Amino acid sequence: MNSIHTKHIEALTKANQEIAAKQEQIKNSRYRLNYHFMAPTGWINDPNGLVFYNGEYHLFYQFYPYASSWGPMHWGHAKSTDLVNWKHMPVALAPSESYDAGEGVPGYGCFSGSAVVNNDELVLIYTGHVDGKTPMQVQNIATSTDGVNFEKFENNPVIDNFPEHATHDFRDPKVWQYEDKWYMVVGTKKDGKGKAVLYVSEDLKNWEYKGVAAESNGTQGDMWECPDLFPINDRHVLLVSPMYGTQNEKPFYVIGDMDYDKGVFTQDVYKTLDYGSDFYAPQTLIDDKGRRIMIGWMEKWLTKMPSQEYGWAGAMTIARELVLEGDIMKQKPVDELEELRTGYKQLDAFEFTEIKTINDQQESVSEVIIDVNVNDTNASKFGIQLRCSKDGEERTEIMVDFENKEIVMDRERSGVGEKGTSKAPFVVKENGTLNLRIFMDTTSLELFVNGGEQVITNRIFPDETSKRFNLVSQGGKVSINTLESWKLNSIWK
Ligand code: DQQ
Repeated sequence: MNSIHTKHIEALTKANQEIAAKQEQIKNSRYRLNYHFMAPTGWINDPNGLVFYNGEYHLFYQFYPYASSWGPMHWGHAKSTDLVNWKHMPVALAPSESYDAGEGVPGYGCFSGSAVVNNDELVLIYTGHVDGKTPMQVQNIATSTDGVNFEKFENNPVIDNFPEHATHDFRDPKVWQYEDKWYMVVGTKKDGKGKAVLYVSEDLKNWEYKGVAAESNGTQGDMWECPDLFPINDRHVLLVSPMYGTQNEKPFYVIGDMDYDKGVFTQDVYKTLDYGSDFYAPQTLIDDKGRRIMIGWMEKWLTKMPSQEYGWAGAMTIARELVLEGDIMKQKPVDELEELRTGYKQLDAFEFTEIKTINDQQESVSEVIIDVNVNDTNASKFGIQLRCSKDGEERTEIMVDFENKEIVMDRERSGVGEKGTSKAPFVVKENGTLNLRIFMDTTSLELFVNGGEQVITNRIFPDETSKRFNLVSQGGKVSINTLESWKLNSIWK
């Protein structure tokens, strides 16, 4: 066995032992979610290497098993046949080599990247990061024939330095196949602009630099993390997680066109991907049904993470299918999530003014769909109060402001955790309705407006006893066509 392999196996074994020692205790610890993906213990951030391989979905993720805060990055691994139920797998990558491990430096590891299927092999492409090293970030590959055990390539790095249009922040390779070649975008920055630089390869090992595929127009961030560029319908879409200085901001998408000969993506329509505060570093895969599926990290850098006190931090969003309709890319929770539904309740058309309590003991883990008859509503605002305490002091509010055509998710009184508001614009549908679909888990809320035209994702940390569910109106009558709800089963029990 070569030395790369031996050192890597040692690092993986240690990480897997840590998980085995802690996972039972973490399973029942506070704030755990019921149907969202979480690591068995410790810290997670970005989803990595999303791929459909041999009939199964694979999710890798930035992982530090030894503490509930960020540390030397490993790649955790899980798989699924339905994008809903996930099975934890052994850790796939651990820092072990001079290009992804360091001693006595604050940060190093196997940073974010992607996965592709090449013939029968599963290939991971990732950034090796070592603080203070020159160059600090290089691109590497690791392969597997069984989808479980990964060997780092002996001639890593496959890209050993940043190109002329980049700087030492040069990370998060996303690889895809187009016609008979492999393409890779890597996130970087130069001259105050975030950029995605492009490489091309025939074998995933030798990469030729093509140039800048896309860059900030001056307002789209000075560092681009986790770029993902993919064909959809007859266009291409670019996802970016931008940084402004040291601040990570809301990921955006750009609809445009890719010229593979020139290696240039032309930006056409630019939009916020998710208006919430707990959504970052999303990545996509394409499955055997041709669906483009996206999963994001359901937390964000530099925010309060109350679960850290209980030995874990970080989760993934539910899987969302991306559907391009003209100038809008909708995010549709994957159909498979309906497997979780139980205990259906429905209210037919009704009207109310001021306040209407729907449920004193609303299931905290549930899906709610509300169809609002806007044509028949004369209130200026319609609010949904979730996870409310009996005295109403604690609550999370989703407020539809009909005058300003804005939806506000307000966490000022949500409990512990971050406060503040998230705002998204909305457009009333042609038939005069507004459709709100809410996925609630123990400590998260994902709101899909009008079939996923806009999305707001936030973590909330209310008291377990805060369960009241009210509707409120301001300045008149609200007319509801239907209100449906389901309790959602746990995937972890
Ligand atoms: N997280 C990784 C980086 C990436 C960042 C490090 C985005 O590769 O740029 O854990 O959240």
